[in-house]
Amino acid sequence: RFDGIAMAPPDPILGVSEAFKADTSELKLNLGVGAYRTEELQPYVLNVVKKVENLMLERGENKEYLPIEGLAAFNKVTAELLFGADNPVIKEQKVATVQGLSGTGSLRLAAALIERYFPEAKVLISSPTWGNHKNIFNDARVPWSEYRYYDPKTVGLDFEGMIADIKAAPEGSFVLLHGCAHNPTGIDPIPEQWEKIADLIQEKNHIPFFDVAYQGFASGSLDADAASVRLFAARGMELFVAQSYSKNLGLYSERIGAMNVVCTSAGAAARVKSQLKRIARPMYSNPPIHGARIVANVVGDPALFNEWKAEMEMMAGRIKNVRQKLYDSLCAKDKSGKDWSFILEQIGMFSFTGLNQTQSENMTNKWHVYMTKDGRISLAGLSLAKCEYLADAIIDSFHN
Ligand code: PLP
Ligand code: TYF
Repeated sequence: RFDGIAMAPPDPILGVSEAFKADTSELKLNLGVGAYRTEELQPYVLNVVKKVENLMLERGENKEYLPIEGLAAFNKVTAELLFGADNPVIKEQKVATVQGLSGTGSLRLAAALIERYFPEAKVLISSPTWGNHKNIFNDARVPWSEYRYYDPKTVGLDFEGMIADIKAAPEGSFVLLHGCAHNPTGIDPIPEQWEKIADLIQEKNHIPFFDVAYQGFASGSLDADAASVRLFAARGMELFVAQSYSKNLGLYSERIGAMNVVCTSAGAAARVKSQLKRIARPMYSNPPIHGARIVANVVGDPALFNEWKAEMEMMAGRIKNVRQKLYDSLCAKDKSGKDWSFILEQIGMFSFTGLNQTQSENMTNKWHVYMTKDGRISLAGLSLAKCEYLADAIIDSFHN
């Protein structure tokens, strides 16, 4: 009976890491997955994380089940980190927060809520977007369509196209927005554009749905990176926000994140929370505790919180340095007169190079540079020492 089951296609992002592992060349470079590496290209566990893990071990905390909604101390600090502790939506208890299985699991909970309570609604997602968004909504049976976002001519934001497509969508659509450091393009709206997007979403009665996977990683500042979400919250809008601690606390495999629903009253928030719990219960019953305790301890202690911020600035700073070095190397080596300034303008872990599929394949097949076929490279996986080599590979592939 299982013989009839066909082989599933590999994940386009995680599949790149598999191919990288199989390559025996010393030159190989993995710029596929968005995971932070040190200058030595090794995985990095934050010192502040090691410190609280030691504390937790000393305290001998137990392994009892968490409630369905997760660790209360985590849910409190995660919403405060997102909106700011003195935000009226927090003070007036208008936010329903449940711990989720990182960003992905939190998005999946929200998708199930849409499927159950807004069966007529569709979700608008940016073109392009993180590949898993489509899988998540497909599996939850939530219809989606794309809005224009990336303009290949300018390697920048197609703001006119974005506005036109959000305007043309049926009233009451969910509009999925990347809170900061858009994946895969690294291109974010500027504050005036965010205002216009918010105007339009209000006008059309749409519901903003933020995916915040890089808070603190775009600018190095947690508050600056939450500005888009806070702008919408300040207008008194209902909104969805999924959060992830994979990147900013380096907790990739702990699967720690949250789903926040901002409502117009504390009563509505309590009811929405009860429904999120009802969705979680038959899916996974209750979330894992370890990552939740790490976040609660780091964010809840002023000294540890400051240590985290310093380490995040260090990580964001390293990425900015390789961005600059890659740009300098491209300018110095490329004799074609191509304008490479888009590399410096892009934000966060990724750079969208504009390399097409054939050119991206040349990067891998000839130069052993592993990247996704859409032309995205993860600068978090690049070292200063490898920038010149990468610049050679990019120039060769562009003019190939
Ligand atoms: N959303 C975006 C835009 C992402 O880039 C990622 C991961 O890279 C995620 C969500 C979810 O990641 P995780 O499930 O590890 O939190
Ligand atoms: O965009 C990236 O590189 C990250 C990595 O299920 C990733 O999103 C890929 C697949 C996945 C979770 C994270």
